[in-house]
Amino acid sequence: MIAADIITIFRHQRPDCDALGAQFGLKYWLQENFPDKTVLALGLEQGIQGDFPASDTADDDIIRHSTAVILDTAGQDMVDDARFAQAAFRIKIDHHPDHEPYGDLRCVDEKAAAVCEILAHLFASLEPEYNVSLRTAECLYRGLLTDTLCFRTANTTASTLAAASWLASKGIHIPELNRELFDQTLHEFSFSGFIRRSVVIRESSACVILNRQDLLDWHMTGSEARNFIDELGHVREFQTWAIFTQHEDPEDDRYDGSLRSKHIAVNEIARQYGGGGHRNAAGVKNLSRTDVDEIIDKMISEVSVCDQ
Ligand SMILES: [Mn+2]
Repeated sequence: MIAADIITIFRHQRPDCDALGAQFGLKYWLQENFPDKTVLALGLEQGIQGDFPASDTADDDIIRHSTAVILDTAGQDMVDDARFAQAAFRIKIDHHPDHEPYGDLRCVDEKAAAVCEILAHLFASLEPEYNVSLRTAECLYRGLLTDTLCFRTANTTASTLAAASWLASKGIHIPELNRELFDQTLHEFSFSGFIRRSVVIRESSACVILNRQDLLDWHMTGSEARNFIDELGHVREFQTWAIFTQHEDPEDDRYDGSLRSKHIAVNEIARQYGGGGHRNAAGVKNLSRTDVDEIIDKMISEVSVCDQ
């Protein structure tokens, strides 16, 4: 039996909604069902929480006497707050490929679309002895929705939808959660229009190249602008699409790019320029303008090879 009077919950750096939703969902569930325990949701990175509360803090001594749960984090060096390693007992719960097993106990389900899916099934199996509150359900639903891009990705399974269905039965406010997570500001809406107006289409490839002045005009960083890649992602005629953004530093004329495809392996193209990623979604950094043009040419020619 593990002593777990103190439970510390960790997430990965630059946390997404699955990491935060799992972290706070687990925290609330533990607090509500085990009121005598001290439960802390940790993370040194602040100000990235969106609609989640601020993280708790803990000194080294508390962490050393705690059982640590590390969520949504494949590798140890990605954990926000390396002190997790000092905890008396460590439990890894994740859905990424377990290339780097760590911790004293591992619960890794690569078929799960989100860690929030794993937790939803766990909590459902422990009913009715242990309760699940509305706020816990809302946290987990946020993670499910974002890691599956609203149940649209290939990792959305019957199990994912069963978890969502069970969470919905707790009375979550589905339209409000959708709005909270996905509604744009008016500025973002206008920028989406600019992205669409700037697209250059060659054969079945769509591409947007934004220079430094475009980013300045729109008060966007390169990575914020490239996050609009999905604006190009739902056109039947497009087989590949990409956004390139020039570096903001006026001394540095290089570009970063986000590449997408329906079928061809854009990560193979990205790899030739020092980038990488998944088959249909890859990224590449520090490109000359010539590199950018070459990459666009390669995306077009790969598609035509595939078509033959
Ligand atoms: Mn995740």
